Amino acid sequence: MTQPATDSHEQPQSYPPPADLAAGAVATAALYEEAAADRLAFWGRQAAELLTWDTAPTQVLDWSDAPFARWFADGKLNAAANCVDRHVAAGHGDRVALHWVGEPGDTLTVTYADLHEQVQRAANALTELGVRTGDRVAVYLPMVPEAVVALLACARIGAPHSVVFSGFSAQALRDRVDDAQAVAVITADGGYRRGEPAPLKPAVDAALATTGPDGADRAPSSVKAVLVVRRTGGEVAWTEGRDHWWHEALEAASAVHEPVSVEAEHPLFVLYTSGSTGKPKGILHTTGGYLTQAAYTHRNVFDLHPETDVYWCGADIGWVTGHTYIVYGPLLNGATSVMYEGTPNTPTQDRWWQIVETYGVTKLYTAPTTIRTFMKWGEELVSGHDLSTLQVLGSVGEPINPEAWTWYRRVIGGDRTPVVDTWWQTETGGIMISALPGVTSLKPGSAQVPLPGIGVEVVDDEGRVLPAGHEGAGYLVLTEPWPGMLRGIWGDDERYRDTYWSRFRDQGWYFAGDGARRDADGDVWLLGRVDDVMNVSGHRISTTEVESALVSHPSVAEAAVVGASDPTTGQGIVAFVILRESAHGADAAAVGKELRDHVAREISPIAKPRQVLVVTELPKTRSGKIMRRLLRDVAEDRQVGDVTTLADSSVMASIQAGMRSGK
Ligand code: 6R9
Repeated sequence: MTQPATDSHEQPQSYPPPADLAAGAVATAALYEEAAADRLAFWGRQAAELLTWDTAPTQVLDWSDAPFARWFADGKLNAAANCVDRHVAAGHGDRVALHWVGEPGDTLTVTYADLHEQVQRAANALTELGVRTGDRVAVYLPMVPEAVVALLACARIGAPHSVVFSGFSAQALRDRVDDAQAVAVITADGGYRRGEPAPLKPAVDAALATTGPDGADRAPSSVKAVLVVRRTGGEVAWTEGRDHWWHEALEAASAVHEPVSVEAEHPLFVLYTSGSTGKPKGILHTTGGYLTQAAYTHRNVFDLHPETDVYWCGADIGWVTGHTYIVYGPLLNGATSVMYEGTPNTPTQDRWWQIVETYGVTKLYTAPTTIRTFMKWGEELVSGHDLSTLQVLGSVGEPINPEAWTWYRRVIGGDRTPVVDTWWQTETGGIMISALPGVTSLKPGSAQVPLPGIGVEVVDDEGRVLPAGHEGAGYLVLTEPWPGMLRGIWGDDERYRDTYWSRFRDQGWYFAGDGARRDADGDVWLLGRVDDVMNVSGHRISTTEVESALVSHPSVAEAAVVGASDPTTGQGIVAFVILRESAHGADAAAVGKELRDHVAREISPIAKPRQVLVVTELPKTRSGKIMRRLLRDVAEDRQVGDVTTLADSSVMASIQAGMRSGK
């Protein structure tokens, strides 16, 4: 057991790496020195050593058309061949790639050789259906092994995938299919959630229908083919000529497929994420740079030893964490992973710990909201299980509070394991700020230091770098291009420049949208979003998106939404709504429920407001901008801040009065 060092306060301040882990760690302090000496040469070496190229790149970075980067641009490779074929060719075909666990208790062991065959068949099946290199394919699947196969099959033929989280609504799927002009959708009849089969195919049918939800005609979608994985065995409606069973298509397809060698800058995927305006942004990632960063970060941050580790990332494939740390990072590194279909409390609240014990999980990666949920359920659920195989624990998605950090280490990690808090974004492709478990002394609550090869600063409004120990908060910026960086927003170069590169244009820095500060040791502390993006259980949801869903309801005239701090989910969504005349006098509780359900239907259950407050007016500035800051004060039950810029300063008093009377 590692004893934490303490300073004059009684709080432990720093946890040095366990000696045995440090002794055998893949990353040492030399990595920082190498990257500092010649950053581009460092990335060139990572790309050469971690990936297998059909044509080795001679260039590292071309930044001449900034902010549109080209990494390893004259190199050629295939992502699926890197994730699968080369491990089989190296004699590791029998190694388990996935220990898959279904929610009802069924399991499946998928070796690299199995994956190889499945991916080749799926690549041929997609080709048969007319999907060509460069076409986009939407993937709308639960956490089944076919999801991994589907992504790799797309990559194998050079067709960028666009995964849409299976919890999203038909409308959200349609919006994303339309934006990316996807030619095919890979989905399932359903999946298991909370002990029940949940249908999925009906949402695809609704998304692609030529009649919209309002009954009006709409244009046919770009989708020509739908591949359906059979998971629950439930009844599905079938559109002849368009719909195909996955198992039949794969069975009929040849098991041999030559991977398409693409240029390093060929698009690998588009993944939609919430921006500060309503329309989701299609974040574009390309092949060579993204894969380099995925492999590099997964290997070094999790101290990955592919022969002995059993790695488990508890995210969903619908989020970037699933892309980089369930699919690409682990498979590039030839790792053995656990993949779990369902919810952590099905059938019992110790399901995760049963899985860790059964498979001897050594590295675990999850989100603070999940950790806080486990804290709420109590340590007794954990104590009955042997978790002694665990060596490194990771956290991602939002700031992890020191209480959750120390609980994670003590209860799950047996007071033994490092906990690495990893900061990154859909846009960054891979981890940017994190400790290295065999090198860094850990500080609970801080993401700490940029990884070797990454440039980070905390700056003020004018772009002045805030020194270590500076009292106030600043903005997190990324000062150097990095291999896994987004290459743009699908179809919207202007928005790409505006969102990330205009704020600190003079300095040429990337604006991450996160507040941060640097403590006296220079360690970075993340302070949450500075824009109108909420973070609920590690999911990015824009206030505008929820507001538009609310005003789409016939009872709502106007809506304002804020993220209020929440002990479990990080932030909870609180909605303030003004009702239309026609709905006046309706029962507030019934209206609240109706609107919460409406948002769940329109966007997703994850966007459901925690609370809906009916108000008669909203606080606005004279220019008509809603002052969410004041609503946040109300939602978090604080003294309301400065109201001098309000057009009508009495508004806040009436909202608070309404809140107190429970209306
Ligand atoms: C990977 C992922 C990105 C936003 C990001 C920030 C927050 C993620 C964090 C963190 C503090 C961490 N975030 N990791 N904040 N500490 N370790 O979550 O991507 O869904 O795009 O969200 O999440 O606010 O800007 P994404």
